[in-house]
Amino acid sequence: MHRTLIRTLERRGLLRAGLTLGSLVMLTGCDVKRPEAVEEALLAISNLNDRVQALLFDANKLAPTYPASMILRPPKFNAYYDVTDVKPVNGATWKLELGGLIQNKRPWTLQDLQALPQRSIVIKHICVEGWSYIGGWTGVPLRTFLERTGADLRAKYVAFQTADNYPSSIDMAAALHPQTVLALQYGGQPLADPFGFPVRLRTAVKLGYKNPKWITAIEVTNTYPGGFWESKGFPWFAGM
Ligand SMILES: Nc1nc2c(c(=O)[nH]1)N[C@H]1C(S)=C(S)[C@@H](COP(=O)(O)O)O[C@H]1N2
Ligand SMILES: [Mo]
Repeated sequence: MHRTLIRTLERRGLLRAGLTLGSLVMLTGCDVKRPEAVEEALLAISNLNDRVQALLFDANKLAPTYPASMILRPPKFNAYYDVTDVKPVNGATWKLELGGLIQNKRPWTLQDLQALPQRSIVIKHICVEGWSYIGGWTGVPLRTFLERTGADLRAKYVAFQTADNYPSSIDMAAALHPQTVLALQYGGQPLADPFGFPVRLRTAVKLGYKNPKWITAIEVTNTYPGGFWESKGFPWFAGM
């Protein structure tokens, strides 16, 4: 393993924490009387993995991109409910609320977002359920948006609220990555309702469940915000 990394891990007490947790699992693994202890230990290891992965993340490395001819039309749908239960958002009255460590918290309209510089990316979307597709997304780089609004770029987290109550959050390094956009279009057309109209997050550096659709609010914070699947035990970092 990388020597600098080992030193960083040691300095942060992560290696020590890992060994302690390992013993904890051995001690609790067979104890049927305290299954919650095993769960706690596994959760602690998952959190530790999140932190190690965050340390390993290369902010300048780009994920693979694909030719526009490979864009799947229409994209594949997924949510924690059926596509027939999607409740379309009205783009004319929609507003994006801002909170936390952001200087200018004036709410944004769709026209405001459309007026910012846009970027197009053709990237693979990977869902933990075991399927993927190549999609073409156009929108405002999240970095540009955070800079324009005077967000504290040294904060730890960027958190999202959505119209369907699917809280989500990513680390600041992922938020500032060039392949992370507030997507307004798919394949050159405004997002269709099932895919997050008017605005959803698309990032090439996270698994599918960390790409919230129908965003209604963005908060910059140092307090761990968690997320919908994360609160059910899925890893929070979920990088790729
Ligand atoms: N608001 C909201 N965003 C969401 C979800 C959801 O249920 N609600 N599901 C997530 C999951 S698990 C996946 S795989 C992708 C699916 O995005 P797609 O419909 O564009 O394929 O959206 C993510 N974002
Ligand atoms: Mo997913």
